[in-house]
Amino acid sequence: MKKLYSALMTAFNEDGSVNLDGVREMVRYNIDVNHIDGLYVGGSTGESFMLSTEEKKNIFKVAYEETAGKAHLIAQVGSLNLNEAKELAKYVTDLGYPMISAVTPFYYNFSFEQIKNYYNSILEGVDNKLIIYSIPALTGVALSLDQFAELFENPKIVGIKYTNADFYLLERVRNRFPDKLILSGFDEMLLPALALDVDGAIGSTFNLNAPRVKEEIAAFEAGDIKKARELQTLSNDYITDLLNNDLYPTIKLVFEKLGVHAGYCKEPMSKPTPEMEAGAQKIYEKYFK
Ligand code: HMN
Repeated sequence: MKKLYSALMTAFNEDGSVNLDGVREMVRYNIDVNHIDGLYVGGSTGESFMLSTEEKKNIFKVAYEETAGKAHLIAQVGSLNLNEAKELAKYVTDLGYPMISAVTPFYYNFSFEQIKNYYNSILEGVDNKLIIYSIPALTGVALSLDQFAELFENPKIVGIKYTNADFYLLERVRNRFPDKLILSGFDEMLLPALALDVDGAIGSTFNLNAPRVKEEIAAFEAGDIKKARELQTLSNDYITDLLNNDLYPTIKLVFEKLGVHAGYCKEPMSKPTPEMEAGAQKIYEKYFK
């Protein structure tokens, strides 16, 4: 059975400080209501690249405690500050996270050799497994098939979080590395990714929509492609509405309507406007009431 992971959000107070109780509530919702297989903690959806090391550690800790073994956990520890990435990799491994992930280092146009050293250095002395977080649209780093192969020479690197619309490359990767863990990252492209035999998916929109997506996966696995496609279409209507209304703040607004204190996003992400609020109300009524 393919696994579904929600990319955990971070609840912020209005002043941008982290609301750890809100984080706990979102973990609980994912476990109790979504029956999610796993959580991806500290990723883009967690707005983690805007957080201090201390804030990241606190989130990793409460997510681990609140999950209490009821879902698989992956901690995204990648950072432009390699020392921080290494510190976080050790921290979450000591906490008990069974898997880590690290975004490809971005902004400075690093060479592949530098990227490879970054991964090997994060894993040095850390007894854990890592999946590469590949998201070329945001990082500008598009790894090739051969480069993935070279990174996999490190036996601790066990897979990829593949947030990329390049399905040719996805097929090549799946075919060349049948034993690696490949988790798809674009929720709106889940069905074609399933067809290429990914092992599951990680996404922001699953925080609210996981039950429908689990049904889609079950239909796909039962060979009912027509039903799977209908469910993907319904999910894509919902995802389109979210994207048109400002993704992360809208997911949080809908969470609030469901009684979950997801709070605010951190600036420069947007604070809700009356228009966004009205859009979120519509999404709630259309898909979740
Ligand atoms: C994470 O790192 O938090 C997520 O796993 C990233 C995930 O791939 C999401 N990507 C971004 O938010 C950039 C998707 O779930 C995405 O939000 C969704 O497909 C809508 O485009």
